[in-house]
Amino acid sequence: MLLPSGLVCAVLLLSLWSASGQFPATCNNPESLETKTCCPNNCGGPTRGSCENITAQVADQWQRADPVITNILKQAPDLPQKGAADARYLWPTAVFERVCVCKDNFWGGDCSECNFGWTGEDCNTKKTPVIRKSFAHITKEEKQAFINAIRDLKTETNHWSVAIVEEPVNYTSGTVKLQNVSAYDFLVYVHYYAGRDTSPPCVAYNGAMVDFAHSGPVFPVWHRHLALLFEREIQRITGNSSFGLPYWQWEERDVSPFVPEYFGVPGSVAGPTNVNVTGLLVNPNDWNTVCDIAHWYRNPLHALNCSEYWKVCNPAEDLAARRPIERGDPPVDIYLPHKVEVQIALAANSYDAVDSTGKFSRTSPRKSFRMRLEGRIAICSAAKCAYPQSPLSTVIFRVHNMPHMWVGGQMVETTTSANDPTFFIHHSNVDRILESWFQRFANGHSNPMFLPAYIPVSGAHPGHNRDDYMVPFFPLAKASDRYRIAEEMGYMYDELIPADIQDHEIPNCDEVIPNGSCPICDANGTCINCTSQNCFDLGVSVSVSVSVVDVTRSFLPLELELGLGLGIPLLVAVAIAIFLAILLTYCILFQEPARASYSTLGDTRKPSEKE
Ligand SMILES: *[C@@H]1O[C@H](CO)[C@@H](O)[C@H](O)[C@H]1NC(C)=O
Ligand SMILES: *[C@@H]1O[C@H](CO)[C@@H](O)[C@H](O)[C@H]1NC(C)=O
Ligand SMILES: *[C@@H]1O[C@H](CO)[C@@H](O)[C@H](O)[C@H]1NC(C)=O
Ligand SMILES: *[C@@H]1O[C@H](CO)[C@@H](O)[C@H](O)[C@H]1NC(C)=O
Ligand SMILES: *[C@@H]1O[C@H](CO)[C@@H](O)[C@H](O)[C@H]1NC(C)=O
Ligand SMILES: *[C@@H]1O[C@H](CO)[C@@H](O)[C@H](O)[C@H]1NC(C)=O
Ligand SMILES: [Cu+2]
Repeated sequence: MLLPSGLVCAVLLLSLWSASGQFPATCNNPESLETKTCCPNNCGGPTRGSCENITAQVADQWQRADPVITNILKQAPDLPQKGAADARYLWPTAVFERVCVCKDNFWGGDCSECNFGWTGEDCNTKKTPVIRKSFAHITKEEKQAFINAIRDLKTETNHWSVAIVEEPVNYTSGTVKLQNVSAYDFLVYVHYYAGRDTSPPCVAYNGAMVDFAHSGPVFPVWHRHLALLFEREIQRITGNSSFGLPYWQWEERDVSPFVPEYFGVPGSVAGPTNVNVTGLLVNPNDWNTVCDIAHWYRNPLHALNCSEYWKVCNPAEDLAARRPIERGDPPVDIYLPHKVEVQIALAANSYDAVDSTGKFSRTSPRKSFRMRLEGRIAICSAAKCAYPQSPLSTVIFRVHNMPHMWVGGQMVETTTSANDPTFFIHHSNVDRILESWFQRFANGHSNPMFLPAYIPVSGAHPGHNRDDYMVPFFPLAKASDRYRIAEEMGYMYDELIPADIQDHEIPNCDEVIPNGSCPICDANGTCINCTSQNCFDLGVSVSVSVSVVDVTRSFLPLELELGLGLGIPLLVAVAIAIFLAILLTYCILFQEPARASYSTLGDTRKPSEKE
């Protein structure tokens, strides 16, 4: 607890500024932007922090990264509408070069806050961890308080936060333009901004993905940081520092969040076309989306002008357009991932792994925990049937990806998904899987040396290496800062998932042998085999309900950043879908009787495009 004097001080500081923003709102003035200096309140004075020029450090960090991607950001060679600037290049120095560097456990844009896991006036008291519980297990009152807090974050008019709405002319000159947004929309913006331009619907990006939060090693810890920010915002707005972010326990097929009084019905219930969600929290009257152009472009009913897509999102304009949250129109055959898929992820012994070209990227092989968690790998996957010839085929609708599809609407695309508040209970569960994996090794020890190493240290895309600043967070945070057990950051889960399967027990689906064995699982978690009746039995049998969707009407979902996006004409997409459907039908009819649904869209890019 704060002492009275500390309380007064904290209130004073907080009244000047809260650290929740991408940049402190008080730095949203011409002088700060012109001098590229954001050091509010003199960084809390000498005991708390100092104002430092970080350009050399950032340049050094970017030297470690994959130069192909770095150069794309610097020059944007094949983005006609985009010009030369991308303010993510050398983040955050396109915006601010002099920033607060906080001492000890102080944190925040002006060092007025404590870092995660710390409390007290001097931030040197360990915070009693808050408990994150399953949404299904919290009380009715807790649910209501949570829903109310989300609404308050969305509607608060205090404008604590700012977002970039105009980028500099090029990366060496010119300033950005910032805009104040609500705390909730700030989080949506940050998630959008990390992944923007990765799935252009109008121009295929030649396979070179620029994504600072997905498809690479940083994915688990980047989202851990975002969830922490969200949790802290709820603690702030409710004044309840013991609030723990509930998780949506989809691996137990929990659908309790999806009722009108909480999050509203999901896409799998809403049906084959997008519908507005009408619930108490999200409904067309109260909840408007920002940075949602990818979603609205994808939906033919709302198709937008292609050239508009390349502009950096402007939250105020988007809010004025009053576009609602939608659900429905699931782009693939969907089901909630089975626990066995989570256990397969947990069985991995390495955090990440290089692909056949030696890169940590979108197509890292099966031994990568990150790939299994993110859901970009075809372990135990029916879609291997669909691509028996291609050793590179992967199914990307797995563990983390599938609930995005199941919810539908904005949740389907990377850049728009955080508009839907189910995003945060979903990512709380994804983070719980990360924590379950950590605890397999750490067993309660807080020292990160007990964990498998964060890899890599260099060579991955910028923002994805161990000690890189995660883009676009501000105050700055390194990937390694979040690669610790949760308790170190002031929270824990009431229940983790045991890793009951050993890695060597899992069939190797990396290599698909056309006429050999191809072990796969059905949607109930029962293992089957593409080419014979000999099933690899993981010893799991559970009953679930599975929704079956006609794949021929599928869109290629942008959440998955295939590099296809809608850059491939819809006809081709439909042709692929039909092709898959035929292959799948073949699999189902000739290889195994009675079976339910599978995810059937795979990654069809050529090896050279996959990187
Ligand atoms: C943003 O909010 C800050 C803090 O409330 C305020 O000082 C600033 O003028 C606002 N900027 C704009 C452009 O609205
Ligand atoms: C920060 O340092 C770089 C390189 O030393 C220099 O070019 C730049 O002007 C400095 N920025 C500020 C705001 O002082
Ligand atoms: C704070 O939030 C937790 C749920 O995370 C709840 O159990 C507790 O009752 C809340 N405390 C207050 C004072 O509202
Ligand atoms: C969804 O909400 C928008 C905005 O309120 C409205 O224009 C549109 O007609 C609604 N669509 C449906 C299918 O109800
Ligand atoms: C699309 O947007 C661009 C840029 O804003 C504009 O120049 C063009 O006229 C628009 N096209 C249509 C068909 O509205
Ligand atoms: C999955 O389980 C459900 C419920 O027991 C059953 O109806 C369905 O046929 C099963 N699907 C498969 C593919 O076995
Ligand atoms: Cu994400």
